[in-house]
Amino acid sequence: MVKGLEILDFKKQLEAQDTEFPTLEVLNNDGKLVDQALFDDAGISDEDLVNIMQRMIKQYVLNERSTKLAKQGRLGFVAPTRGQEASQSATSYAFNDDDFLMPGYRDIPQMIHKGFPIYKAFLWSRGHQIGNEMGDVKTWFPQIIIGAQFVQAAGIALGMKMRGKKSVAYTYTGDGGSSQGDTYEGMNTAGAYKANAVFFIQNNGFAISTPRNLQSAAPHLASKGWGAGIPSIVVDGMDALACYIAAKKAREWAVSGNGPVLIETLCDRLEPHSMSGDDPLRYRTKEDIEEWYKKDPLIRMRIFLEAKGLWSSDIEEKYIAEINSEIDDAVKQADNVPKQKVSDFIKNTLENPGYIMEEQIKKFEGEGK
Ligand SMILES: Cc1ncc(C[n+]2csc(CCOP(=O)(O)OP(=O)(O)O)c2C)c(N)n1
Repeated sequence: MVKGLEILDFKKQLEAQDTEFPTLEVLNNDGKLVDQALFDDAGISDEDLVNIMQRMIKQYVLNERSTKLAKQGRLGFVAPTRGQEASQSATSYAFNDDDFLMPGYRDIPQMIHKGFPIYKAFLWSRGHQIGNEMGDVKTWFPQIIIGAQFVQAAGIALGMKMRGKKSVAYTYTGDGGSSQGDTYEGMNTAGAYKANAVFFIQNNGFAISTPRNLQSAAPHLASKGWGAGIPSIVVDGMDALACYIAAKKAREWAVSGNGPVLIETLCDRLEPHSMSGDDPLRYRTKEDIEEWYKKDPLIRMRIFLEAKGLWSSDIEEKYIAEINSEIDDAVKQADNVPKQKVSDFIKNTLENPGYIMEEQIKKFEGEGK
C-alpha cells in the first residue's frame, strides 16, 4: 500500500512527470542507427526508406517554392514547414489511403502525400472555393482554428470504430494547439470510446512568438494524453525513422480496436510562423535556430541512405527537378482557374442566405462580381 506521506510528496510527483516520457530515437544527428533492435523489429524495406526520403524532399521543395510564391504575392496564406519534414512526412507515411487525415494549416504536405493536388493546395492558400474540394482524397481542408481538428478526428475515428472499419483518423496540432480545450476534448472522447485515432502534437518550440515554456508547465506535452487515459509518447521529431516507426505502431494499436495514441514530436519550425509578416528574430536568437539546423532530418536520413547505397546527390537532384516541374504545372493550373466570384462565395458559404445576404448576392451578380 502506498503510504500517505508518499502520496503527499508533490515534489516527487513533479519529478516523476519528467522521467515518465523518454524520447524515442532511432537515427542520430550523424545518420547512424542508435536503436538497431527497434529498426529490425519495424521491418522497414529499402523501398519504404526511399519513399520516406522522397516525401521529405518533396515537402522541402514545396516549402521552398511556396515561400517564394508567397513573397511574390502569388499565394495567400503560407505556413513554412522547414524543420518539420520528419514530423510531417515520415509520420504520414505510416497511414493508408483509407485513413482519414484532419490537417492543421501547416499540414499541407501530408495532404499532398495523400493525393490532394498541389494546384488545389495553392487555391486553398488563395482562399478559393476549389481549394476546399477534396474529391476522393480522405482529408478535410486545413483547420485555422487551432485544435478543432482533434474534435473532428475523434468523431471520424468513432464512426470508423462503429462501422468496424480497419482504418484510423489521424490529426496534427502544435504545442500552442495543445493548450486549446478542443485538443483535450477530442482526445478524451476518443479515449473514452476507444476510437481509432492517432493524435500528433508537433512541438516545434513556438506558437507564433509564444515559447514552449510559457505554453504549459507540463514537462512533456505528451502527458496530456494520460489525462484522457490514452498511451502517449515523445519522439525525436527530427528523426524520420523514429517518427515513422512510432506512427506505424500507433496506427496498428488504434486499428486493432485498442483506442487512440498520442505522439508528441520534438521538432523545430526553422522559418517564420507564416509568410504574412512574422519575424522570428524578434522572439528567438539566430544561435538557437543554428543549433536546430544541426539536427536537420533531411541530412540525417540522407547520410543513412547513402551508406546503404540507396541515395545519392544525382538521385536527389533528379528528384528535385521532377518535383519542381510538378509545382510549375500546379502554379499554371491554379492560375488558369477562373477567379472566384463574391456572389458564388456567399452562395457556397450559406445554404439559406436569408433576406439581407440574398440582396447582396443580387447586388454582386449585377456588378458581375
Ligand atoms: C482557437 C484559435 N485561437 C487562436 C488562433 C490564432 N493562432 C493562429 S496560429 C496560433 C499559434 C499556433 O501554434 P502551434 O499550435 O504551436 O502551431 P504552429 O503554428 O507552431 O505549427 C494562434 C494562437 C487560432 N487560429 N485559433
